[in-house]
Amino acid sequence: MTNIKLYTLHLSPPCRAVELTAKALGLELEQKEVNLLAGDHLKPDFLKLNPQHTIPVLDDDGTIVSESHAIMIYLVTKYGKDDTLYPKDPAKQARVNAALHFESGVLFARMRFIFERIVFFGKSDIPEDRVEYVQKSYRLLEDTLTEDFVAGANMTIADFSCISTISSIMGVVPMDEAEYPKIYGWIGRLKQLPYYEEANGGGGTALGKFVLQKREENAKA
Ligand SMILES: N[C@@H](CCC(=O)N[C@@H](CS)C(=O)NCC(=O)O)C(=O)O
Repeated sequence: MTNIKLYTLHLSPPCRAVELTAKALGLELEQKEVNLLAGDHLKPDFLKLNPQHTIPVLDDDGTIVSESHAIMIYLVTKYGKDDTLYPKDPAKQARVNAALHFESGVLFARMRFIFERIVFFGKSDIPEDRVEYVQKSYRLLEDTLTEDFVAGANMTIADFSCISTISSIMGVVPMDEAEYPKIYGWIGRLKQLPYYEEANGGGGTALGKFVLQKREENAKA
C-alpha cells in the first residue's frame, strides 16, 4: 500500500490524466477532493501546497508535485515497471514531451478559454474565434496522429493528457467523425483500456454536460 495523496476533482481534465496514469501503473492514490467552485483551491492550506492554486497536486509521502504533466512523469519515473509510458530514450522522450506541451499550450489552453468564460465569468455566448481556435486544435491533433498514438506506435502519458482534454471539449465544440477519423480511431483505442471509463470517460462527458448546463443557466439569468 502506497502513501500517495492526490488533490483532485474528477471533472478536471488534468486530474483525470493523472488518474489514467495511476491506473496504468497499478497505483492506488488516496483522493482528496478540491472543490474549485467552492474555492477550496484558494484556502491557505492548499496554497501552501501549490501557490499557483491549480489541481492536480500530488503528495507522495511529503514530496509535493504540482502540474499534471510533471506529476505523470514523476509517477512513471518513480513507480513504472518499465519506461513505455515515458521512454528514457532521448528521441522518443522528446516526442512525448512535445505532445505534452501541445496538450498544455494548445488543447487545454483553448478549451479553458471557452470553459472558464462560461463557468467562472457567467457568459452564455461563445465568440466564433474561440470556437475556431478549438477546431484548429482538432486539426492539429488529427495531423499529429500519423501513428496509433500521439507520440508514436505506443501509448504514453501524452495520450492520457490529450484524451483528458479532448473528451471534455468535444461535448461542447462538436467534432465530426468524417472530418477527424484519426482522432476517432485513437479515442476508440484508448476506450479499450479496462480502466478508461472510470478514470476518464465518464468525467470527460460530465464536464462537457456541466458546461452546457451552466451556459443555459447563464443565458436565463
Ligand atoms: N497545466 C496545468 C493546468 C492545471 C489547471 O489549470 N487546473 C485547473 C482545473 S482544470 C485549476 O486548478 N484551476 C484553478 C485555478 O487556476 O485557480 C496542469 O496540467 O496541471
